[in-house]
Amino acid sequence: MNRRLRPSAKAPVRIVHLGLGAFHRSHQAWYTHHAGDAAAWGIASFTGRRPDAALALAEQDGLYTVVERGDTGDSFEIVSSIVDAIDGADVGRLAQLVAAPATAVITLTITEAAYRLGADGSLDRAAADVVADLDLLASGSGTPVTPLGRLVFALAARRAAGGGPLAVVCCDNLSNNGTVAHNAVVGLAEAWDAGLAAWIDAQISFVSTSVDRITPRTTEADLAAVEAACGYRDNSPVVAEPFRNWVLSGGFPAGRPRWEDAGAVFVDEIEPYENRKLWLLNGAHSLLAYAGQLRGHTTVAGALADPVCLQAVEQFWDEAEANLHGADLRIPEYRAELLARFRNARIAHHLAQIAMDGSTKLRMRAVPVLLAERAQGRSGAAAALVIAAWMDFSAAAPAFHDPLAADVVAANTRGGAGRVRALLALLSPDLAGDDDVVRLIEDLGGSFSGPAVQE
Ligand code: CS2
Repeated sequence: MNRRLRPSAKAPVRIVHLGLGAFHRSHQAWYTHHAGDAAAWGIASFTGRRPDAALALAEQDGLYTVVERGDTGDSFEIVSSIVDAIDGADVGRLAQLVAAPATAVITLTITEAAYRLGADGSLDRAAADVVADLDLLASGSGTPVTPLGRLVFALAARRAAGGGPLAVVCCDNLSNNGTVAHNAVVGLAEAWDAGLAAWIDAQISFVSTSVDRITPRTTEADLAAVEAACGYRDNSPVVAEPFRNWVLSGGFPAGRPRWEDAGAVFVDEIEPYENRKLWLLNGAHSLLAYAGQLRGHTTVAGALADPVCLQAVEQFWDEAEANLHGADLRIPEYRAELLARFRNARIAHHLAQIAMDGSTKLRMRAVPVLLAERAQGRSGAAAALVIAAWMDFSAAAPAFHDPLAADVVAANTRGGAGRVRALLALLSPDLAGDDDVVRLIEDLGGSFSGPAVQE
């Protein structure tokens, strides 16, 4: 490795992360690198399903380049907060690090779908991989495979070692993500060992956060760009927009880095910030992912340049905005800033990536807006259009990546209102029971069909 990617002294591990991917590296690891006390806070980061990202990063001693890609150019920075990059299958190492007294924080970017929430918002204990992990935990004959199973296993090790409290910080795009993480972790623990569940309840603080930084998948061209500009070969750079935001709420009983030095904000009441981000940014992303692909687009910037998609986004934002209250949310400025961020054509943010796991994402991004609109006596047509676009896309897409893919395929074999109702039931039983909503969504079907547009 070129000298310019060689580390100085490594910080001690005090943070354990699950979900070593591009977003973790452009966000939490970036904030930790920029904390005033960064020298005291190293991250041991574990991959999810595959070891690849850990292997590539370990070869560079955990160092990598963040390419900040603005409208007019790139800037490059080496981030050194990840001091150990580890294959997620090494659950023994995870348990050892979580049990270590120095460990104070566990951060999570395991994807929305990994929390295995049912449509009613609680842990789906019947999900096949949850059942399999519970069997493994109960029999003691192997180590868990799901991220949450692994976390519960590692927390058991901390308890057994007499370890003290720490904070689990959920950084996935879910409403009330701290509570969701708490319920999922305690729910799993309860099904295995009631004593452990009680210990987690008493000792572990579940922090809620709203996280934001657009970070598309890294490409070969990005590797070449780093080499050309920096003169060294980095096999694991990450490309992100200049904008970043992190709002956190909750306790850190064993301490935390001074993330506020890097711009993180600590608040008592997080819900308004969470909803602003989930509905306006992520909601528009999902709308563009489905409507945009149905109209022949491949990237966020490409879809937004299409007036049909832009109008749908603006109308959805109007409905969302009518239901965003509290705090100083600066919605007009936020919307204008979002348009500029989405239009950054130098970031090739692929709609296919955003389209994945739609059933979980829409429960956070579109369903709450539609429910809120209905509760006010309004139709919620713009939020319903997001859902209709997802339904159309699910029927048209050759490979539909979703935790409920089999149910989606089965629902799509039905016709008319029966199909809409069955698909809607996967998102919200309440909405599926509302005949007016079913009719509305059925009528909105096909809104984005027609001649494909060339980007
Ligand atoms: C996107 C998010 O893929 C998706 O679902 O909406 O990853 C989005 O880019 C981030 O939340 C931005 O902070």
